[in-house]
Amino acid sequence: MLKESIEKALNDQVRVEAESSQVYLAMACWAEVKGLDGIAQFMFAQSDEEREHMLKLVKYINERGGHAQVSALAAPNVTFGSFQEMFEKLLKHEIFVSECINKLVEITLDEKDFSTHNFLQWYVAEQIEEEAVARTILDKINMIGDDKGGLYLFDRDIKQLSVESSVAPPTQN
Ligand code: OFO
Repeated sequence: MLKESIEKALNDQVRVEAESSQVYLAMACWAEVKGLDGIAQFMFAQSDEEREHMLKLVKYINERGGHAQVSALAAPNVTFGSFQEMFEKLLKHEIFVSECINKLVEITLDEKDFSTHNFLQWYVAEQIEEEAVARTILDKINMIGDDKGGLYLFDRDIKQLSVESSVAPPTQN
């Protein structure tokens, strides 16, 4: 049975993951209307992944005798000044999510909830990977700058990244 404080903290994270999914969905839409299908495809996949992260938490809360909450979400940014700005926001957002996960891990230690602490290790590992991907992309985008040809090639290459990540073997569940 989950302690009330843990249930609340996990439900806060459910909202963070749901909002992340919306943030990336909005980025996908913006890229799609700008005609950059590779970037759009990558962001749609990121949005789906965040929904998976949310569902994993939902299932865990309900299985442990809690009640997962579906709450109102903050509206995301829907337009961006540039792709550079968009990917800067993506990295900033992932850093924010990592901070949320770390706080959550800290609460489980304070409350001596070692099962939830163990459950959250998957998220700790996932955040390391997501921050690394976001940094790699941002480095490339910064290198491209205003070069339209470079952006065209990047849009083509990022499709490969989406394919690779969608066929990667599932990590521990
Ligand atoms: Fe990348 O945010 Fe979920 O965990």
